[in-house]
Amino acid sequence: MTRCGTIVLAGRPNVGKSTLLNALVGEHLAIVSPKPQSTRLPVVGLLTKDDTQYIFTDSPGLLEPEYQLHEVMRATALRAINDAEVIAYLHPLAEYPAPELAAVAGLERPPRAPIITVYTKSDVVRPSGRPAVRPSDVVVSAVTREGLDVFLATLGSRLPESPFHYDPDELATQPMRFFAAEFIREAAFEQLHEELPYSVACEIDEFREGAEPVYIRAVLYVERESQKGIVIGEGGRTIKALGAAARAKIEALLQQRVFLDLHVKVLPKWRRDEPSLKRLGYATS
Ligand SMILES: Nc1nc2c(ncn2[C@@H]2O[C@H](COP(=O)(O)OP(=O)(O)O)[C@@H](O)[C@H]2O)c(=O)[nH]1
Ligand SMILES: [Mg+2]
Repeated sequence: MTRCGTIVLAGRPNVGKSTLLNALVGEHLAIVSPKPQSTRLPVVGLLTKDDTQYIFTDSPGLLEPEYQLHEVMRATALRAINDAEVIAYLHPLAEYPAPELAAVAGLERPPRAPIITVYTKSDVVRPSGRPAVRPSDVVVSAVTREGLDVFLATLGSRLPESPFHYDPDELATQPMRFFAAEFIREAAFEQLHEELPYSVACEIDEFREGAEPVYIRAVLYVERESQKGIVIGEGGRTIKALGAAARAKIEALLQQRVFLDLHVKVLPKWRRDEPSLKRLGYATS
């Protein structure tokens, strides 16, 4: 009998949810940044090992919403927690012990699904400074890969008996244009400073997969005219570097050469504007 089910990676911003998803799946699917709140939409990653298929969902960090985009992110995270068969609740080992998930998520009562507390980034904790975690907790590092097998074994025993939902060779369920938009955003987090990446959204206008190289036309949206100037940079230097970085990421996942036709436009105050959020795929419902 096989096992198969959904596991949400949940927790505060910056605890290593997206990095862990990528380490488990063995492919860079979810965008990662030292800046918090880079994940806005759930990213699904698949791992099929022996008789078990793990359907991981990376989710936005749990935080107090400051504007409308945050409310969408929070609702998205809560839905993922609600829908999952197992909740992996991530917290940095250096900040042991983890507060209750219900408190962090602002839930009135604990969620339905079983919760596994996963202490992350064990590589940054000195062996002598290691807290003694509870036997039911898991300690991992995406850098050294410590604890990943233990984590998978723990999850496996909690997943329901079920046929596989996906082909065992598949790693992702979302379309390539989704990842293309995400990787452009990831490049923006790398190339732009301070608060600017938070004002960036991306829309894919055209994705011609039959073409060689694959042709992608994308628009990078910012909120103000002054931001547009910064994103383009002197003589177009910044947007050029951003585009090159994004193209390399897309090519790595697609395993094909890509021509990325990247434009910058202003969508005034899109983070606080319901119709703009909807159009960019950040829908509340
Ligand atoms: N040293 C170390 N850093 C990590 C580890 N996992 C994630 N990070 C770093 O922590 C930061 C936040 O990671 P990310 O996956 O984006 O966190 P998320 O906001 O919870 O999705 C990034 O700079 C990662 O490189 C880990 O196991 N060890
Ligand atoms: Mg993330």
